[in-house]
Amino acid sequence: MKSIHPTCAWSDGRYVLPPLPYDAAALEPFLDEQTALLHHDKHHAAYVAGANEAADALRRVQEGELPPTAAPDAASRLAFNLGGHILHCLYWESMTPEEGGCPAGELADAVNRSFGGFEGFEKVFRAVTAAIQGSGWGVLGVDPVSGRLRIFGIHRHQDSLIPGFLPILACDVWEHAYYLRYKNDRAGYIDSFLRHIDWERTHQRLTAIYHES
Ligand code: MN3
Repeated sequence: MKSIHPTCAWSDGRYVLPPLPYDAAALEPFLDEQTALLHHDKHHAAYVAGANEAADALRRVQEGELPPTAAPDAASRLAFNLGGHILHCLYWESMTPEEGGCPAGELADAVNRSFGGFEGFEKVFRAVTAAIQGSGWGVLGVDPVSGRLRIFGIHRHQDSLIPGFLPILACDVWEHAYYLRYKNDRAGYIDSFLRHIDWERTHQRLTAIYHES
């Protein structure tokens, strides 16, 4: 099966942690090397391990090795950890060392149609993402009903998502994503993120959804 998240690999029945798409220091000074390394090698890796563990537990329930009462917890661990894995794959691919790009082509058209322009997008994305209570994400994606772009604030890795929503851009606002450099200045981190979005890759994800599905 072709994954809509091409970097989120699935191999031999296991979820696999992809390498960072750039050197860990490549996003300095926006994102420091230590944060990128810890975030990828420890946090993201733990979600991959957690997704595999939960999928194994569900298989063991199916095969009678674990009682059915173990299934609800395993299913909820799978939602949390697989949600985390998918969003982190998208997060790494959402950023670029280059600064100050903006959407072009079909993505620019979609941004204009959906938010009345780039400034409208930035205003809503910044406000929704900054206001997440506790740990979560600001995510831009395609509404499966209208085809319009929508912005959601996701709590943890999986709460407040609508069925069929296809994310194309994700900003992690768990504290582990920014605290070493930005401390409690989440808004400053979000502003830096907005200046380092890889719009070209985001455009590719959008056209894949619009034309290949
Ligand atoms: Mn994270």
